Amino acid sequence: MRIDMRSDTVTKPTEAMRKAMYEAEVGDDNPREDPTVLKLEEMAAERLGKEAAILVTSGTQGNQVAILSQTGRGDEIIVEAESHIVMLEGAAHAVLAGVQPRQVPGKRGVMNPDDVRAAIRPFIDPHYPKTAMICVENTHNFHGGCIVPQDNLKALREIAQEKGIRMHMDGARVFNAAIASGIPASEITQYVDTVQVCFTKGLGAPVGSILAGDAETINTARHWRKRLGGTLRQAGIVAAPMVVALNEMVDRLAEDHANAKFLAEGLANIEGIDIDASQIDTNMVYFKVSKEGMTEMDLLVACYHEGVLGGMLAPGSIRFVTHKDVNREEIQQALQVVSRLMKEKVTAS
Ligand code: TLP
Repeated sequence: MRIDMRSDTVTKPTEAMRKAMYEAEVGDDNPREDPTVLKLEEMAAERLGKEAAILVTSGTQGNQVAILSQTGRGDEIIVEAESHIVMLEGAAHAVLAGVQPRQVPGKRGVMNPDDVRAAIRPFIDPHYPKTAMICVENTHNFHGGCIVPQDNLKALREIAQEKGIRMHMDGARVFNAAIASGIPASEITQYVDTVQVCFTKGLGAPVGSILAGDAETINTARHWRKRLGGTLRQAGIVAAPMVVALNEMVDRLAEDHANAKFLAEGLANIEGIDIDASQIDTNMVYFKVSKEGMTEMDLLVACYHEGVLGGMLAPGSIRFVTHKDVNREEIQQALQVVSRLMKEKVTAS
């Protein structure tokens, strides 16, 4: 048995994706001659309500190209304190763009607009860096896959506009937010200048992300992508499964969300597991162990030996992520394993 819930990044391409890769019409994407890439970029821009879009190799590259295209060296970017950009991208914003992050702690991934306003520097004194950008993450990974409400995005947008700064969304899982809330992706992204969307997570494509925004910014992004070595040649091979993902894999995310809810409710019924199932918005289930003599690491390792794979992004909580390659029956099996291990009171040492 192997039930892999370490991440939705472990999803394998579907048959339709493999077939699309095989049959993809391709060209050189450097001079923009790959018809499949052009089709994908047009479709994605439309779906995200933006003028233009660019294929990038990964979510990290999409976020970094967005920062590079909209900030200058020595600028400051406002990020939620536990956002992926600042926690899990190898400090690329500092290394590549030379920007400094200003970490604003949020509640369930949501930054209070008053805190954001207070964090924006008056650019009147050489002591201060220039605040160039507000970054939001939707859904928010570290905070449990939660959805950033529209009124919060709107309030942040108003601040960004008033201060003349840019706004970027790490929308790695923005389609999860769209499906779970019933709000079209283009309505969610209306408040940001640029949005990065991963196709390798719940959508199941093997490679690729999209960065969408206004035509001028995306043109600048083409230069930065090139500098980062992310401009590919016959990239239609990569873009073809992403087209399939957009057409076929978005609506089914609802199934992953229902499975996450089911998993969380099952975990909540197990003695010694600490989780509030009402807080599950999308496909991520974070939980703690509250049993004397047993740690999260003990349970994670014991689960691993039983073929139930989870992850630990930060010490102190286990993350299970639901996705298309784990079905309801497997989730039931995983729950049985966790329930038994909790009774056995396992230790990793
Ligand atoms: N997240 C991965 C790991 O990096 C932890 C995961 O398993 O959740 N933004 C967000 C919100 C992400 O969750 C991720 C990946 C990225 C950006 C980066 O995407 P990639 O891995 O394509 O560079």
